[in-house]
Amino acid sequence: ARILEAEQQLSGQALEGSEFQRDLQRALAAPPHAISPKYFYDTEGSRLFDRICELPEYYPTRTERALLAEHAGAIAAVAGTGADLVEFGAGSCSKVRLLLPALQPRRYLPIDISTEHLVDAAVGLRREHPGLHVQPVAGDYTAALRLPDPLPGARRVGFFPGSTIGNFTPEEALQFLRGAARLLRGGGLLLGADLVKDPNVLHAAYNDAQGVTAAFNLNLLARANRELGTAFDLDRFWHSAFYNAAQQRIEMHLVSRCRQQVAVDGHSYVLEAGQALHTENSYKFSIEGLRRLAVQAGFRPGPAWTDPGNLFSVHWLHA
Ligand code: AVJ
Repeated sequence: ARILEAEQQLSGQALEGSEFQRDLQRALAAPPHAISPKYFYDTEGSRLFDRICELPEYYPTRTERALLAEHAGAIAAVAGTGADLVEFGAGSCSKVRLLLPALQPRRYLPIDISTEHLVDAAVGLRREHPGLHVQPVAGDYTAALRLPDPLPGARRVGFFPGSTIGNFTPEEALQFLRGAARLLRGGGLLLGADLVKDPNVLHAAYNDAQGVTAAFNLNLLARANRELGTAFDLDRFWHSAFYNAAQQRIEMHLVSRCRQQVAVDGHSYVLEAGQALHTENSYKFSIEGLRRLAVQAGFRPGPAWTDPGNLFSVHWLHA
């Protein structure tokens, strides 16, 4: 992870370029033909994700925002003011804005893998909150992160909104939460988790009528073309997203429309018609299931806030 200075110029170079190539080759070469959804988020992918958040079918963002806005006071009451606030996967830093007036953190450390997006967001946030100490950290928060030492006397409060935790397998989620509990000891974690619900509502959220989610999924191959010099024909793949009830998760895949040969850095792979590249899991939770996981990771669950439609949940977890 790189801790960015306020005025640092960015090279525009891919943060995880060669890792992307290796992981893509691995996914193409052998079952389970899966690649981490973290590769969605180059500058273009982050822009597409921001558009997803505005879609009528994609309820999580607006529902969570409403919860954060409505309960900011109650959140500050359990989390306390004057903390060192760390956000995992901050993106546009738009949700933290809902908390800042009530939470009054001493410092804000947004972590994100999409460096350009992160720095733009940090600049905007500094402009809006001149008194706030914003220190962006470019990197992959699933890897061991080196964070600046906590400010003297300040508790660390973690913020992990958006149900990004749903991208992890249950084992990975446990591992992430264990790391977070250690990092945040004495403070806590404010965690957003999408709830199990009517599969039709879930299906619509990942199969929007405008095709933005499809473009977001296909951007993985477009990104490979930009960064790795591959020549994927995006028209030869279709976006597949469905609810896997047994696993309590939405799965996204890029499915080959035909038998085709693709190449990455001199290695070629044959894709059969109908063969899928698994690009994302998005697990859904019950309040109790999430709390069980948190307890296993070393947290003590506090209040959880939900909307009247029981679409989404925001949890306070004491570390
Ligand atoms: C950012 C992982 C929470 O799973 O809903 C949105 C990503 N993928 N549409 C999600 C996503 C397709 C999103 N998370």
